[in-house]
Amino acid sequence: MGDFKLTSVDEFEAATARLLETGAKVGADSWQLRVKNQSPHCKFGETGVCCRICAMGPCRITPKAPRGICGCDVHGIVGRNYLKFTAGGAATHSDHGREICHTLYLSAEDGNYKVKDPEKLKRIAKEWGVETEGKDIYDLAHEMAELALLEYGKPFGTQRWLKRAPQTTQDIWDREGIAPRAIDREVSTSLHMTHMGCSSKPEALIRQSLRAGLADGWGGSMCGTEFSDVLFGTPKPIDTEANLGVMNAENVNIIVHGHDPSLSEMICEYADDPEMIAYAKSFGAKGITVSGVCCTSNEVAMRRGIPMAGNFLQQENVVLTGACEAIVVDVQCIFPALGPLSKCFHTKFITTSPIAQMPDSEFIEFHAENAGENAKAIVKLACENFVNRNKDLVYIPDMKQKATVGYSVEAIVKVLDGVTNSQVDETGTTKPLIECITSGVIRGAVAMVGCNNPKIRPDHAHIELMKKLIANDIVVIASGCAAQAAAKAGLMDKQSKDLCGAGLKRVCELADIPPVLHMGSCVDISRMMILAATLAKDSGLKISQLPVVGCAPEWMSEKAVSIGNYVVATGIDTFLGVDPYVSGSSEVAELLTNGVREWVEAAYTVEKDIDKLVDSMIDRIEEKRAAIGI
Ligand code: XCC
Ligand code: SF4
Repeated sequence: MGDFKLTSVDEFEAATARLLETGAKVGADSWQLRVKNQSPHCKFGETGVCCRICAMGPCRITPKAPRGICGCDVHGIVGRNYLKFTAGGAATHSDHGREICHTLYLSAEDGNYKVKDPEKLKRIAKEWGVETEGKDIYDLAHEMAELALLEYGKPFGTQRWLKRAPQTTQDIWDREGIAPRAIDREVSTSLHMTHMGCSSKPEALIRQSLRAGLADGWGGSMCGTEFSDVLFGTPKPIDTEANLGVMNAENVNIIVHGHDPSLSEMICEYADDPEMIAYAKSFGAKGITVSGVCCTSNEVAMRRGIPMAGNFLQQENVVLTGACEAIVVDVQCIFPALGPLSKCFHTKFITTSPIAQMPDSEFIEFHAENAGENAKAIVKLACENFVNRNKDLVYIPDMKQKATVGYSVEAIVKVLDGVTNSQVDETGTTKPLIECITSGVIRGAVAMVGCNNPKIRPDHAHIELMKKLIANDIVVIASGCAAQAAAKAGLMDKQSKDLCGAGLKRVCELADIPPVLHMGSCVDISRMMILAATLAKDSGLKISQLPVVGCAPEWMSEKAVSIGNYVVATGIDTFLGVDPYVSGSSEVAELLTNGVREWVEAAYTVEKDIDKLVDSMIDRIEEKRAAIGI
């Protein structure tokens, strides 16, 4: 196996400590310091028992004060808070999806945005019953974009994408009254239900949480993923690198951060332009390096092999290297701290979306009509900023790993074709994967997703869980910051097959894949839903019968709760390492960890101890195998 070695979290932390020394020199604040100031956290907030949705409050529930002023009990308050949390996440993902649909609507042969995967567009059009014959691809793109945008506000009916689920799943959604209607309607209904004097019954609130989650995963997020593929290309396996060492001290470093690929794609495009590279050289740099943080990084890594500088809790580190000329952000998961932090260095902090405006940033508004012009202006600004570096402050940790990323469902089907003797038609099926699972060569799969959270030692849970899972012949599909944790550690290097059990190792060798498959950003968890749906259809099983579970050990965002809800509502047991502020209500906690199983055949497990967490996932997978007799 040569000299391949994973990078450990201890090494990550040593690098961070060194960067924080630079921070101390320039008087920079950091999340590590702010966590101290915020600890211990408010117990009322942490257990979800504080209500401030009307101005008679805030009310907080204690043994002496078991009801708010309106008479709401703790279960109503916790349930409402949970639904609001979900609605925030569903709105966020879905609005990202909507932006992509708008970009598709503005795509043009000679425009800033083009259709890179016309075949996928036609496939979706057929699925939606739209005539493609003899139609100009841009006419089709505009027609499809408009139809997709109508999914957000349609007055009647449910989401088009639901038809992709197995009939058994669709029947469950219908039976339980949780098939999502218009995407915006589910978010609005959630906020209506949580208004003062509406729902306070936990069952109703949790049911709507599942429905709003489904509007995200099988609605807005799926629009985001599918039409991003149409615009920017469906990911295929591609080599890249991950961790701070991807930044280059001799080059102009541009960091893209956020979620919407419309921005980052354009920046990458211009950073590659010979004119821009020459411009960078005119300021004494050797070239331009674009690397990414968070999900926008996943997007451009999957499609272009752009390296990943880090995940969520590493965003300040990229500035602390002293070698970041510009950090360009779009939406979501961006620390407002980047503004004041950048001021301690020469770094330009550039915000681009009206959705995410922050103090101490330069705002260069980005939309489809001016994308080319503005991307070029941003790249130029970064080049010009190279001369303002304080060389004494530059320190880039010499730490990176190789990674092969880009495992869309289409790519997974393709790479596994030929691993077994199954006959695969040209559209491909998941039969080879099913054969691997049925024969026990692979025991099952875990979808590892989600963020970092200072409540959990950053990246440690992700990496330790993945190591144990692959050692037990469980293949991991990863997205979001979990995927970046894996890449930084080296788990997306094909050589990490040697850390697998014998069965998974063999599959990795035959298919030439790493044991942890990068499936994309957080909206791309919709890809995981499609994969699960396809596996169920191809095997004749229900999704809930598959030896597959979901896991978010370090999650922090509202989006993650929305995701959790749609994964559970799709019939996949989901394991969390952080409690979603529901421990204050025995009824809500019981519903989420048990009661919802009666409705959707899956539920949550919350477990902070990562050894117990991984063991319970393995047990669940083995139980599912036993139940179907494999
Ligand atoms: Fe954000 Fe998507 Fe979480 Fe990472 S994993 S911190 S949500 S970037 Ni989605
Ligand atoms: Fe208090 Fe009820 Fe108002 Fe909430 S809705 S703040 S519990 S009075």
